[in-house]
Amino acid sequence: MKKIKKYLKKHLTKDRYHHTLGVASTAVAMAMRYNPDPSNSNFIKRAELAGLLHDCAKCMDNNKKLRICEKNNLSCSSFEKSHPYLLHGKVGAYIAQTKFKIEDNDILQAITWHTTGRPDMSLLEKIIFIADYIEPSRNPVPELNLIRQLAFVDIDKAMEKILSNTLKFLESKGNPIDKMTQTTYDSYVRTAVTVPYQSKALNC
Ligand code: DGI
Ligand code: FE
Ligand code: FE
Repeated sequence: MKKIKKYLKKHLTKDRYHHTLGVASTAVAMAMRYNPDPSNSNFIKRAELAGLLHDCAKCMDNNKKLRICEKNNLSCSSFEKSHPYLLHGKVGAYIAQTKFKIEDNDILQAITWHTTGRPDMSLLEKIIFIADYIEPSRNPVPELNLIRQLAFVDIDKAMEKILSNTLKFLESKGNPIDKMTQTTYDSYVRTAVTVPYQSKALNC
């Protein structure tokens, strides 16, 4: 952790470092809430590590990101090539693996997919995706405080809301949308529709 924090301090701007610490602590809180094995703290530690590393390549020059992808055969879509800032997850996972010897595939995937998401995300991937959006120093966006509560109540609903708001935001700015962002949103809407509505059966 010490070595990672030293690297982040050196390679990120002050605000980005502050955001990173916010994501790590928010991921810890969510991991405490959703820990699949409350008898140990392994999941919480892994969430902290993924949160710390998720933006480790964010401040890297775009050309350097593209060079790292090319040199190491990391696949890039043509959309990613023309919008290289979207590559900071993939390149970040590469740095986590090569520089910090992280071999935990779930952590590497959580870093890789934290910007666009993807269908069928693991619990850890969802936590990092959501923590990135709701951490305390995030600039206020519509419904942020509602989503902050939802994140601790219904993690898939929080995913759907974040993806829907991100798509609305990108559309309002006229920014082109990566196929994966749309695919992820579609998959969460489908999940929400196919889950049976149960409150009538609860008799309350
Ligand atoms: O790195 P962060 O700023 O902490 O957060 P992030 O990795 O989620 O990146 C957020 C930015 O990525 C935000 O400005 C929206 C943008 N983004 C997410 N999905 C897409 C996208 N930008 C484009 N053009 N297309 C997308 O599909
Ligand atoms: Fe990011
Ligand atoms: Fe981030």
